[in-house]
Amino acid sequence: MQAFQWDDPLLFNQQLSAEEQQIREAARTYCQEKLQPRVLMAAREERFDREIMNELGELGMLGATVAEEYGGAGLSHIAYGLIAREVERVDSGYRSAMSVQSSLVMYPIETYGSEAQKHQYLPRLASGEIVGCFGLTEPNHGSDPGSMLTRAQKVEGGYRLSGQKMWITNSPIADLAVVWAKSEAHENKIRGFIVERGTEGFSTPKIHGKLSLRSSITGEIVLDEVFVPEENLLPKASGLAGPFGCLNKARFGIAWGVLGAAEFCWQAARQYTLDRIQFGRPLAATQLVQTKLANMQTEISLGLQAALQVGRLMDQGTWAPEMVSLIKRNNCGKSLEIARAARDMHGGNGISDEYGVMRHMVNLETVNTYEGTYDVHGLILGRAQTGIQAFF
Ligand code: TGC
Ligand code: FAD
Repeated sequence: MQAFQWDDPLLFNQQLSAEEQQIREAARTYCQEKLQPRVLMAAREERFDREIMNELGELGMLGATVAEEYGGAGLSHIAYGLIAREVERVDSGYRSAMSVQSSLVMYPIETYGSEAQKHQYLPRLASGEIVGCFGLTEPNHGSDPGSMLTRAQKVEGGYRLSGQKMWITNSPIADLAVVWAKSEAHENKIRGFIVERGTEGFSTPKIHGKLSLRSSITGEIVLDEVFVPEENLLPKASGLAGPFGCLNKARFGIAWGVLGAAEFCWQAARQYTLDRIQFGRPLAATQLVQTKLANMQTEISLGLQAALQVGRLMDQGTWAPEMVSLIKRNNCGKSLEIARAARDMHGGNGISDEYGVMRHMVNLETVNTYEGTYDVHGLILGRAQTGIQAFF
């Protein structure tokens, strides 16, 4: 027997290799020293500090799983998950910026791109010199991207892209966009295109007034007959499996990241209720508060074990996309519940941005929605166990 560790109940840390622990520590140090002090004003002013991408790049936190020959860090999926957890412990918006660059821009270029595309873009994306975005969602096609309207028309030397993408993380500051469109020259199948900033007809208006993920910049992508040369078509992706292959990676990172946000909220609620005296004793001395803290501790511990298991299976190559749906859905849903409870346990102070819990709570509303909503992942899991498609 050994003493119970309240903040690591199932001895998660012991299950990590020495290298994984080092990566986690390095990420935690950067995030706590450099990101945490900025986040209050960034969220208040709805502002993303662009230099964060260069800092993440310097530390090897962009494209962590991408091969070293292309400028990536060549790390495992577990390492990627640990980094996402530390970044999101500070803010889901910062994790969004990092995971779009890593999983939704670098991953498709590495996996579906030509050798020339990999050498041209990946090292600069890895260093943060350039920023990318991923355009799948459209104003009228979110959960059902297979019905997208964006079209690629074959013309001499390349394609002309027309359409509109909506809710695109990083788009207003992006130097390039990985855009998914139906290509007439390929039996109307969905294909991926690298579109560079500066191309005529390409614009990325910013979306203002978000009440969630305010430290992340979000916009549209407007494609007005944009010419994309043949060499910017991703040659190895065809059909919805292309974008979904990227989403598997990003959803996996989210399943880890949200637990960092949940841990922040849990530990803040614990400390607040220990310090706050009402009716002559700490709030933490009440049965109601203690069971809420126990629920938070339990769900986070179970969520981490599940994320670790899926990460190990991904690293071995013996995983299935439904496993990622299971952990993305459950860890987001539980983290959102934890943030809501932590907000409540802070009383009136809980609505002040100084305490951070409400910022995490509203951020997690987005994270529960993007990359497949909670219910859509439920339908993916329902289909996998009944064999019946229930989307329509
Ligand atoms: P369905 O018939 O199920 O599949 C079509 C083709 O895709 C393949 N596929 C997958 N391949 C790899 N991994 C997966 N997870 C896959 N899921 C499906 C499938 O095998 C098939 O291939 P093929 O070769 O036979 O054609 O397609 P459906 O149209 O019925 O899809 C339904 C559904 C609900 C599963 C899907 O549309 C879905 O997941 N919707 C959610 C949309 C979504 O997640 N959008 C995310 C946008 S990006 C974003 O939110 C970024 S936020 C970033 C940030 O800031 O962090
Ligand atoms: P809808 O699909 O219209 O869903 C609305 C509601 O209906 C949801 O509750 C959903 O669960 C439910 N619903 C949908 N279908 C069914 C069904 N068949 N049965 C039962 N219920 C159903 N997209 C990108 O491509 N790139 C990005 O970088 C990106 N970043 C984002 C950043 C932010 C801040 C946000 C908010 C979104 C971002 N998205 C991005 C878009 C995101 O992926 C979509 O918002 C998400 O997929 C949901 O689509 P939707 O908003 O159109 O909702």
